[in-house]
Amino acid sequence: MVQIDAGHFSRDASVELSETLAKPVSYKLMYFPMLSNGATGRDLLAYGGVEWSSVAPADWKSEKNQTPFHLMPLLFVTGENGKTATLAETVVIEHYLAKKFGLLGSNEYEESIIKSLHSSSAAVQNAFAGAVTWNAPEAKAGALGFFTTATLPTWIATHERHLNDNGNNGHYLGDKLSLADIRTANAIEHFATQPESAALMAIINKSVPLTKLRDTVAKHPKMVQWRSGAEYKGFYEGNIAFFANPFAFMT
Ligand SMILES: N[C@@H](CCC(=O)N[C@@H](CS)C(=O)NCC(=O)O)C(=O)O
Repeated sequence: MVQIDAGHFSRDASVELSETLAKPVSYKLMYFPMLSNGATGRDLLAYGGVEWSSVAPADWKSEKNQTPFHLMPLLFVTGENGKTATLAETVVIEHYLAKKFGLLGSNEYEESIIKSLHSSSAAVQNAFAGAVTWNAPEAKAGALGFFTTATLPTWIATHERHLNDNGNNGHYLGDKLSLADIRTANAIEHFATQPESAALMAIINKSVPLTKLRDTVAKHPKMVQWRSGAEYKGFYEGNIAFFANPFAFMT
């Protein structure tokens, strides 16, 4: 269990906490026991081969006020200097870890491409959440119809183009794994664990480039090691259980 005390960003230890982030020794990623917005961060930590653990809130209702935005994920980074810095917001956590583990390409232009692809895949997942997951039951069918005929096909077509531009080798850039590969693979895993997965995956599975990317990420030795473990499987099952009736968890 983690004692959270991050309702305010620290204002008086900026230099020390910068050193913490520059020379980390261990990490804790705090999120619900499911995939969703915690999945890419955990995959990155597994890829990095660093000392890390996944933690869940003991009593979220009472703890959320101690977080910067009353939301997770949070990343607690403990440095060589013994201090712990707290990172909030999924994108910030994922950019930080990707930079640490060399998953942002080999120059600033490649980094911008990777971050664009990363943002686009996070956005399509968030669009689904807003339009379908958290919509009123009676409006879900119509929203799913729009998502599967407009939002999702546009995401697929544009990402196929970028994957084909790279020779359809399972990566967006060169022959190396990047943050974008991992984020897109996680958007697909997210869709595969939704109650609407039959409709979503019937479309996604027709995409050879995206299927190749999903398989390439899943077959990376570090991912195989992490994702074949009981902890990851628990998060995968947790995703299915949560999204079967998301409103039940929010009462
Ligand atoms: N903008 C935030 C959104 C995070 C978010 O929506 N977190 C949800 C779970 S995916 C959460 O913590 N919900 C708890 C609550 O609303 O009490 C980010 O990108 O990290």
